[in-house]
Amino acid sequence: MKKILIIAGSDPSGGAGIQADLKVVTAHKIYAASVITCLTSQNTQAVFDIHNPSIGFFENQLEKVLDDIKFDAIKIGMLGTSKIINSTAKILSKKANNIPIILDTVMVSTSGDMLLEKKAVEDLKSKLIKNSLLVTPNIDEAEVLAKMKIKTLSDIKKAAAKIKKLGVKNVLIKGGHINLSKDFIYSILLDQNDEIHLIKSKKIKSKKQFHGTGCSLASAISCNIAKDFDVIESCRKANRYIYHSIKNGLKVGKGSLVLRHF
Ligand code: PXL
Repeated sequence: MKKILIIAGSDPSGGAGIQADLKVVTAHKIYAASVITCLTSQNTQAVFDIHNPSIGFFENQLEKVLDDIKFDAIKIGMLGTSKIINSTAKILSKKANNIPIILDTVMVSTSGDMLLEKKAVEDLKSKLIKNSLLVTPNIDEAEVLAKMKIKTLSDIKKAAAKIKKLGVKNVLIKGGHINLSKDFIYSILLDQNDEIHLIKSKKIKSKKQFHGTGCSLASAISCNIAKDFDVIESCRKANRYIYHSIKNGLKVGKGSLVLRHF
């Protein structure tokens, strides 16, 4: 069985974070291991608190699983702090050479709460993005990473090129947070050959927001990469999986809806 390592934060309400990642990986019939970067206290309505383990404990978890298990892909989600980013980068460069890394550049939750220290953005850019196979920012994160405003499809392409200059092989900018068309969402993949691929999906009309779509998408992509699909096919397949998971979404609490992962 293929094996994936997830490095991410915990969402006790189960819709996002490591809990969503584990469901996605299991739904893809892949073995999932998980190193938890932080515990959030949150429900489907808001994030109330964040607890970080000591950096020594975090490093110990990551080193021990990498020493023991040979992974086919590594998915990185919420990191939260500069310290965690620096430790992750240091350990992965020592112990995870040649394992494809899919980095979801988590910064803010659906509920609008900060999930990454402001000062950590530069570390994310200079230490972790450069060693990744793929980064998956949404429009807001792409604006921060590329240091530019994004209003049009051509802005998205420009931002992807700027992010690629940080050293990452492929950049997927998710179009869910920008209104380019009445009926469709367009995500842009800038691949390792500098080719642009448009990934289109039908908009799902819903009055409520969905929680955990970014985490789930990056995990589904990681599963496809682990199964040896190329990056383009991995993104397209994951996009279809997320479309159906949203279309059949669930109301489990009083706030955002969550995905039906299987
Ligand atoms: O969707 C981003 C995200 C990632 N990781 C954790 C989260 C969230 C959003 O709430 O809670 C732990």
